[in-house]
Amino acid sequence: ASVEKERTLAMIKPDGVFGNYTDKIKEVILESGFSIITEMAVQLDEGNATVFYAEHSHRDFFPGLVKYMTSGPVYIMVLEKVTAISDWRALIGPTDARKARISHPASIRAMCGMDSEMNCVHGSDSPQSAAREISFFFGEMPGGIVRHDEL
Ligand code: DGI
Repeated sequence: ASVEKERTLAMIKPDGVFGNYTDKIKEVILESGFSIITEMAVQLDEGNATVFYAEHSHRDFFPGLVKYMTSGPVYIMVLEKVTAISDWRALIGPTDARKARISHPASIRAMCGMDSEMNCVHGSDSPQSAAREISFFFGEMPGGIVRHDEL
């Protein structure tokens, strides 16, 4: 019997792209048993970064978050694996890269993140977020990026 695979949205944030971590992170992804279904570089603008992080729009760090997320290109990947969503979250580590370096030294955020805002990578945190975020970048979500790929 074939096992149902999951898909999740992985993003290398501007600090990761500027720091030249893209190739290293892709190596870790493939070594960890994920398939990269599709990938692309995208420059977010204030409008779509605001939509992407809408759940945080009431937080006082939100303006800084939008500024950071639009400061350069991000690299988007759809990853596939049996338990892609939780496995990718485990691999990236805690939100605050300073804490990641202590509690999860082998994580991606420990490797290339700076703090709780510049944390190098993103991963969907639930099946609902994964569906929303994949549709944000590859589907027809209002306010999202429009690139139609065969997924
Ligand atoms: O899903 P995560 O990225 O691990 O974390 P999250 O969903 O709680 O927050 C989303 C992003 O918002 C996070 O990657 C960076 C930013 N953020 C979260 N908490 C803080 C923050 N930025 C600042 N400056 N301070 C925070 O406490």
